[in-house]
Amino acid sequence: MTKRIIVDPITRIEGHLRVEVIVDENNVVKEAYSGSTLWRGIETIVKGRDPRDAGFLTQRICGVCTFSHYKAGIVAVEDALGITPPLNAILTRTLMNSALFLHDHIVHFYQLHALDWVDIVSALSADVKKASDEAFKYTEVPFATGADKLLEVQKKVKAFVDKGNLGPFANAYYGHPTYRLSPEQNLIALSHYLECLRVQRIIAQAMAIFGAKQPHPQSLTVGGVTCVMDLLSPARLGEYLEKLKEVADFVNRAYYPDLIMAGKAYANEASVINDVGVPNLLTYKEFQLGANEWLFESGYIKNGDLSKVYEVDEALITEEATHSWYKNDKPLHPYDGETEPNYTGLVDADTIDGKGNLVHSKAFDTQGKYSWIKAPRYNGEPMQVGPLANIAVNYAKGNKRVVAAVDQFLKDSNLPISAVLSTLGRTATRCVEAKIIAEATFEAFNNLVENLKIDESTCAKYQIDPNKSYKGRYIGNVPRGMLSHWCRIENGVIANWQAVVPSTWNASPKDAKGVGGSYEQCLIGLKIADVKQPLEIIRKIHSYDPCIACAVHVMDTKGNNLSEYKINLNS
Ligand code: NFE
Ligand code: MG
Repeated sequence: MTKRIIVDPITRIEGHLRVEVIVDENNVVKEAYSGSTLWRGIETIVKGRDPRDAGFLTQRICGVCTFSHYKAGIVAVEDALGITPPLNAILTRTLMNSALFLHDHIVHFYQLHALDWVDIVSALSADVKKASDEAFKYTEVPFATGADKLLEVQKKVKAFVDKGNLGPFANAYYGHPTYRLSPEQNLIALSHYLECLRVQRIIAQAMAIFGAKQPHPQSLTVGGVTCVMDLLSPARLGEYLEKLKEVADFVNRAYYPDLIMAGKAYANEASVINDVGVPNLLTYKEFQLGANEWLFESGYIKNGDLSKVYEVDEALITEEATHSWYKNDKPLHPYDGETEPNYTGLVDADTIDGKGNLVHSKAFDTQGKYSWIKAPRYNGEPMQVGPLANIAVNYAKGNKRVVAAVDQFLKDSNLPISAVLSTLGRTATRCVEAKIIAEATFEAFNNLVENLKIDESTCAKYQIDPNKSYKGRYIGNVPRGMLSHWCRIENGVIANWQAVVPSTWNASPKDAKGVGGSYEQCLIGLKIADVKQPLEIIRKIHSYDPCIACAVHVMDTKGNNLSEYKINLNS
């Protein structure tokens, strides 16, 4: 007999995501559905606005990758108007982008994903001296893992437990049979979890040096940047550099060693090594380091075959809505995309509740529409985007920095290259990406300092002709993968705007052919040890770093109640 398990909401993500799976009598997933249950409205809000304001509005798509949508909104308009910003502006944007990526990746690994891999309760029984020695296995210069420090960490968390409340560590499946770290390894990661709370503040400050604030920085403008005084101040530049150094140090001495530790411990855990999800991997160039140099390049891989990388043809990108709550089901190129809601609700079904009992409840209408997320496709095929795709494509292309970092990772972790194409690989490549970015940012910084000596321009001049029609786009790579914004300008205002977002690619529902996105595909065949504790599902989905605010980017402008959430404070 098959059973339906619903995980809703998936916590420790941005936004509202629900996953439903159908398992067979052996608790192996046979069908999977991922859907966003919350609707927001930026694509529609931008219409009719001055193109120079678009970036300020699009950055409100998300509270996490605010800079990504800000830059995308600005660059799409620059592309439409044929503007090339001065190199100083481009490099400043790169420095801000690095701050965004580093912030995102460390927060994801520790605050959003770590508890899927790290058993906090087990850390409390660790021997601190042994743990302190253990840390030297993964780096010559461990970070915050002296025996005294680890004892302090244990005491801090034990204080939560003694109060009968795990605080930020509550609501995880501690003791689950698929946790693989020893108590000492769990304690090392726990110490870094706490350190990351401090380090994420430093990298947020680095963003604010050029962006004035974080989140939602303010200093990009169509044509360039406005943080002129900061760029001309050696003290401000020095401050950025100091913060970057501190965070790069954390990446190299805590994040990366923890990845190696987890990579070795989980190398044989079937639920994280066997399945890549959608094996078509798509990425786009990002991080301009100089006039003609990019840190990461574009391309896509078909069916996990790393021996060949194809060029991306942007004309082949579409979004469709067969199973999404929008009116027009048909695949449309984003320049002609539509965002008209058509909510059809949930249906009655039998499901398994948190106690393992069969109950009647509401479930996705899997034959009809079941998500606010559209289904982006490349040449009619789903694509996986994100660090895994970015690193795999750049590795396959022979990008020197990426090849060196991946080979080092494989050597340090003792994993084969095939391990990259898995849930573990998705988490690993995010760290490898962070390491490459941290290192290359010093280069971008030096290039900016050198360029400022010969050129002080920060913004290009341009005009918008109200009698002309324009279209333009940004395509790039953001922390969760390939992002594109597409705009049309008519009569001097925005006529259409579409954002095709990383989490939209990965969390896509099925298309007209019945083919789902990577969240859905990676769950098929997964064996769940205990249906009352579906940790394996959460770990897999978290490995994508879901951002559902980004994925739907629309809101109900009439203030209608679309969903109700009840939180039981006593549970
Ligand atoms: Ni809201 Fe985002 C990123 C974008 S989502 S975080 O990275 O774009 O996939
Ligand atoms: Mg969109």
